[in-house]
This record gives sequence, C-alpha cells and structure tokens, in this order.
Amino acid sequence: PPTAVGYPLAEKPSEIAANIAYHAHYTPHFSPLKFDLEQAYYAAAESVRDLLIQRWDETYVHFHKADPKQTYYLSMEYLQGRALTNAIGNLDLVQGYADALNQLGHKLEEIVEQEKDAALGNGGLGRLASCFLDSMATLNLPAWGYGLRYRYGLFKQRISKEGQEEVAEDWLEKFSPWEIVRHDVRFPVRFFGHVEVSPDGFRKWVGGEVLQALAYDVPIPGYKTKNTISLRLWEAKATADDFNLFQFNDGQYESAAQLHSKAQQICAVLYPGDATEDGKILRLKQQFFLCSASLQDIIVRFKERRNGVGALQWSEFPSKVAVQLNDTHPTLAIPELMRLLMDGEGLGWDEAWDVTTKTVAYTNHTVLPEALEKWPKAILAKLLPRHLEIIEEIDKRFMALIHSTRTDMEDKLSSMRILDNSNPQKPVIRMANLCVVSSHTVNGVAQLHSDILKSELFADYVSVWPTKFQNKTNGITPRRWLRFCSPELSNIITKWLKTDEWITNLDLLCGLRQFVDDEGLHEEWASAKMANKSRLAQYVLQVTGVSIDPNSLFDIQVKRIHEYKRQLLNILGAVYRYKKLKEMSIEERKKVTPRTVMIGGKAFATYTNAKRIVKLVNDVGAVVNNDPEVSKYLKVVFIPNYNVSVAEKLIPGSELSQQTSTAGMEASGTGNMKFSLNGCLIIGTLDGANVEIREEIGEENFFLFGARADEVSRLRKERELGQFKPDSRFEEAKQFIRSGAFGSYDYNPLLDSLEGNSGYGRGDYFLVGHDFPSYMDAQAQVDEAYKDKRRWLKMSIMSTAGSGKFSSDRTISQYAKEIWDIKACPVP
Ligand code: DL6
Repeated sequence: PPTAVGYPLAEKPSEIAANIAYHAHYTPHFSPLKFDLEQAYYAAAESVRDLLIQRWDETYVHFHKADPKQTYYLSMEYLQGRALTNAIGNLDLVQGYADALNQLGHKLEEIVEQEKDAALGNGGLGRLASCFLDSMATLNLPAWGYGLRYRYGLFKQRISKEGQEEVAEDWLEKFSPWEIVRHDVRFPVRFFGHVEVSPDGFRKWVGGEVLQALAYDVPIPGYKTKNTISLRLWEAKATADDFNLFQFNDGQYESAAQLHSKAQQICAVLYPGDATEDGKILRLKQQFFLCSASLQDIIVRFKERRNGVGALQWSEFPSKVAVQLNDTHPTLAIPELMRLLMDGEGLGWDEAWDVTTKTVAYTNHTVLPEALEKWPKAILAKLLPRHLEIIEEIDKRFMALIHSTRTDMEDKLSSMRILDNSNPQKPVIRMANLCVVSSHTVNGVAQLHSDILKSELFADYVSVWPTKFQNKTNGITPRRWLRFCSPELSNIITKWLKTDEWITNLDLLCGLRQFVDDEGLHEEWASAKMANKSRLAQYVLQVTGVSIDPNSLFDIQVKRIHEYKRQLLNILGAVYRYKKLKEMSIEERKKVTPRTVMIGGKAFATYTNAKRIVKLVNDVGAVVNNDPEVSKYLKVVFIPNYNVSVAEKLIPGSELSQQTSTAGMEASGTGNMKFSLNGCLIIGTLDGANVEIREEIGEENFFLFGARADEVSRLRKERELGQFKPDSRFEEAKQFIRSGAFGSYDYNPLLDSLEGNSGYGRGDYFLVGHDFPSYMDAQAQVDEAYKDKRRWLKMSIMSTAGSGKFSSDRTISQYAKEIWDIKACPVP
C-alpha cells in the first residue's frame, strides 16, 4: 500500500481558486487562453478530485491496516448522475467553491450544468446502487462497488413527431474527471474454450478467447467524513499481442483487430438487445466479465491482507468478504467463485461450496416474470463450459438434498431446481433459483414485496430454509435528494429543527410535526416550494418551449415507462379532464383547480406499447397546451430525456406525485420516497414502498386508490370471464382518443390492450379499467385539498416529517448488521 499520503490541500476560497487555476493551466483539455464554462468545469472538477484522492488514499491505507470484513456490491447498473455538486456538498465546500469560482468570474450554478450525467443504469435498481454507495461511505463502512464502464450509458431520449428516438449518449466523449484508471489492476477473463481433465482428475478451463479487465475507479466521498470509498468499473481490453500485425499489413484490417473489436462490444452499451443468439451471448459476456474481474480482484485483496498473518485459511474468507448480488444479473459470481476456489486454489467441492454460500447474498428486485432471467443451457455450454458443469453439479446436489431430507417436497422439485428441463429441446438455467439455492440470505426491497417473495415466488424454498429470507426496505440518500437538490427547503428544516443533524439522522425530521400548525413555518415552506416551482417552470420552458404557471398544481410522474407502472391511467385521466373542461362553461371552469401534468421517462427501445404511451402523452400535450379555452386550467407536458440531474430539478418543485403501479407489481419504488421527502403528496396504490410511506406519514396525507395486491388475481379472472363492467368515464376517455382528438396516429392497438378481449390476449392485465374510477375519485379529492392552502401545506410538511425511515443510511445499516456482518471503520 502507498505510504506517502497526507499532505494538506487547501480549502479556503482563495486557495481553491488557485488550485482551479492551476488545473486550467497544467492539466489542460483544451487550447490555452480560454477559461469558458466548460474549461472552468473541468478545472474545478479536477481540483475537487485532488481533495478526494487524498481522502481516498487515506481510506485505502486505513482499511488495509485495519483489515475489517468488507462488502463488495456487484451491480450491472449505477445511476450516479452528476458528481460535482455531490462531492463539494459531501466535503462541505459548496460555499468555498461558489466563492472561488466567483473570484474567477464564474457562477457555480452554471458550472455544474456543464457535467454530463454518468448514466450507467436504467432506473430504480441502478439509482438504488448509487444511493447505497453514498450511504456506505457516509456510514464509514468498508465497502466497494463493482460495475462496468459502459462507453455509452443509457440512451439519450429525443422526442420527435414520431415519438421517442434513442440516441447514443457519449458521456465519456471529452473525458470524465471522476475516474482514475488503475493500469496496475487488470485481470484476464476467458470466454468459450473447453474443459480439460488432467490424469489426476483436475479440471481446467482452457482455450477460447481471453480479454483483459482494466480497473477504472470512481471516488465515492462520504458526507462530512474522511472516508472515501471506490466504485470500481471494469473496462474490457485486448492487448498488443492480440493485434495481428501480419494480417493488418496484408490489408485484412478487420480480422487483424478482431479481439479488440470484441473487447469494445462488451462495454459498449447497457442492456444490448437480446433477441438474437449473438445478443444473448453479449449480455452473458457482460455479466460474466463483471463477475470474474471483481472476484479475482477480491481474492487478490484477501490474499494480500492475509499473507502477513500466518498461513492462508480459505475458511476465513467469509469472515473477510461479503458479496451482494444486486438482482440476478451478477449470478455468475456464484459458479465463478466456485471455479476460482476449486480450479485456481485447489479447494475441494465441499470446502468451496461452504465458502461460497457463506459469502454470497442476493437481493431480488422484481416479481415480473419477464424480468426473471433464464439463459439457454446451450449458450452457457458454449460460452462458459466450466461454469455450466458447476451449475449442473449445484443443481444435482440440491435435488439430492431434497430427495434425502424433504421427500414431501419432491413434487415441487421441477419448479425449484436450477435447470428447467420442461422443454427438453431447449433447457434453460433459472438464475433466480441458482441465487436462492447458493446464497446465505435472500431479500426483497419493501415489506409487501418481501412478503410476496415468501408467500409466492420463493414459497417452496421458504419451507426448506425458513430463515434465509429477509426484507430490506429501500431508501434514498438525503444528501442528494434533499440537502443538495433543494437547499431552500433544507435550510428551513435546519432552522426549525435547530440542527442539521437530520442530514445523517433522517428520523429527526419527525420533529417538524410539532410545528405543523405554525403559520411561520407555513409561510417559509410555501415560499421555498414556490421558488423551486418557478425554477422548474423555467427549466420546462427551456427544454420543451411550453410555458407553465407556477400557481397551478404541479403534478409529476417520472419513472421508466412501463405498462405496470400505468402512465396510461395518468394520461387517460388528463384526457378525461380535458374533455370535461371543454364541455364546461367559462364560469364553471373558473372553479377548477389549475393543473400542470408532467410525465417523463424512457421506454425500452423495443417495448412498443411503452413507446406508444410516450407518443400519446406528447400528442395530448400538443392539443391541450395549444387550446386557448383550456390551457389556463390544464397543461400536459412530456419532460424529455429523464435522468438523475433532471430529477433533481423536478422533484423539489413537485406537489403531487403519481405512484400508480398495479398492486403487487412494483417491488418498492424509490421515486415515491424522493417526492415524499421533498414535501410532495402522493396519489398512489397500495404497492411496494407506498404502503410503508403511507404508514409513516399518516393515511390522511396520502391519496389512495385502486385494488389491493391480494385482490388482483381474482379481478383478473373476473375480467377474463367477462364479469367486468367498465366505468363510463373510462370508456369516454378511450373513445375520445380513438376519435382522433389528438391526431391521426393509430392508438387503437394501445387502447385495445385495455379491453377484456384484447388482441394481445392480455385483457387489461394491469387493471387500468378496474382502477380508473377510484383513481379519478382520488384525483377529485386532490383538487379539493389543493384549494385549501393551509391543509395542503400541513399535508406537505407531514410528508417530509414522516420520511425519516426512507433514508438509505437506515437501509444500509440494516444490510451491514443483518446480512453482511460488517462494522464501521472510520478513517482517523
Ligand atoms: O429496488 C430498486 C428498484 C425498485 O424500487 C423498483 O420497484 C423495481 O422495479 C426495480 N427493479 C428492477 C429490476 N427489473 N425490473 N423490472 O429494475 O428495483
């Protein structure tokens, strides 16, 4: 480990300014003599990085000396967003940087806007991983994140007349100041090849193609602590030896650099299309690449730290290493750890299995059948032949366990085993089953979700291993999602609570309840909200050209576009509202609560109905916003290219958040927590973490609608049997769209999916028709409540006051204690 660290770096504004100027000059990325916004951003970021590197090295040295048990979080996704505001916020240097940049002729608010989001994730799962890293660092926990360094993160969404268009987002185009390449950290990762057996029965995976995994580290600073941990992102590389100079000189340029191009494919994009066999192979390659590189790194560190203290004992591995699988994407870590231990370190099966199962834990993030990964056995046989052998052995031994200890469960084995042979021509590997069988702990991400896992998806396993299953309700970091994105509201909270300790102890927010009737707090609260709404209105104007009124109710739904999340309820509701406004007299309209409905989110590129929903929202907006009779009372805006930095603008200015998933289908949701923390009221179903939010903030502060999770399967059956009578408002809204009121695009296929006899054979699977009337009734309650400003403010304050439970610090403390068994290791 390095020893020469720890020279002090300047933190006064004048010294910060000098350091920024130094970087502008001596670590240039542009031609000299310019110090525009972009140059100033890079120089400022590099000066912050200096401070982080110092803390980072100290943290590494301290962890190395103290040698505590460490957690390694394996995730295919991280939605880090921007780093500058977060870093200077966590270092408590926001004012210092604002002043320093002023001295240099720039404004901090403008500089931070120069940064591109690191969007190495898709939605909630990736953002959760990023919130977790912030909490791990803040809680001084010895932990690492591992992921992939995708060249293009999640696509950039453009909205045209046709609807959504996907464009590659080149976040690394100019360079990211937030990553450090570690040229000394690289590991070989093999694909394809075959298994050789030596005369003494030793098995070895050989041949195929071998790429290098090269480490890029991103510093993750804790809030007001020295501890700065790492997010290690792997990039795939081929070497000079893999470049065929002979072929190149012979004019065969492509084949000369074949392995280089294969390496580039691995980290090109997140979730490449997997409809073809090549697409499936590429996805599995990505997953294996992450798992293999990370585990080799973890093993090297374990050996390095153990070597000084007597002989290496592999049985000690689980007392030094906890590996958390973020969903099934990194499942291959299980057979890879087995392989490295057996084939690399010479352990026997039983010893390797004991180490692996005491090390690995698995978090499930969905019950959607289409999201539960299954990979064809034939592809595994080709790409990872040794791993398939190991997986089949785990499966065989699991069956033997059931045969010998649980004969009563034998009839369940076909659905419990890892290998699904139900189609003997095309056997598949069920990744979730492999995770459950091989992990010491399995958890869901909200109480309702964990209960559903135990009573439905994993019920059979619960009867085999009753203590394996836990709940860890998700959380969000209060730093990014309140302190930094809404400084006005934060300052008010700090003033009234007489402490800023709530930033690291979010339960303290409940102290606001004692002031819920205080006029003084109401006035300040309302003025902070209005400032945030005005800022949001400016942003909306800038990105959409639509002017919205900050005095209207800001009603926001932002999340991935998916039928189960039911953005369709929202837009059908807006269509109905529009139709009624058109039918009203001028006098009647004046009594209506003016609303601005904002919807944002990306649809997966191949998900046709989701893309139709995006188009519909845009088409409705184009008509409503240009209708002079109505646009004073209703605006419908599609917010393009929703991502973390856009969320940071929307959430503080929100007043009503739509959390409308069909009950039982949203594992948790974390957007709901961010809105509630910012004093936004929720209209929502009893799904995922909504249930717990409602419990915490009080049911009188939550606009509830829709079927309960335990009613859903009966309602679906009734619908199939033709026993469903649709509400006239639902019929009217659909009919209005079908009539062409919003243009000539054919919305019939989308609307047909809501009919009992749907051409898609789903018959309104997501129960939009069933929940529509109660949704509209709840919306009417919202309109009434909003008219009473005092009542609304009280509900808003109660939402923030009741959000303490949803800090990711709480979630991570629970993981640390109840799953990982790790303890804080603060850098002195
Ligand atoms: O746990 C984080 C996040 C939850 O809040 C969401 O409810 C859940 O949908 C998401 N799950 C996934 C996995 N795949 N799918 N769908 O993204 O995890």
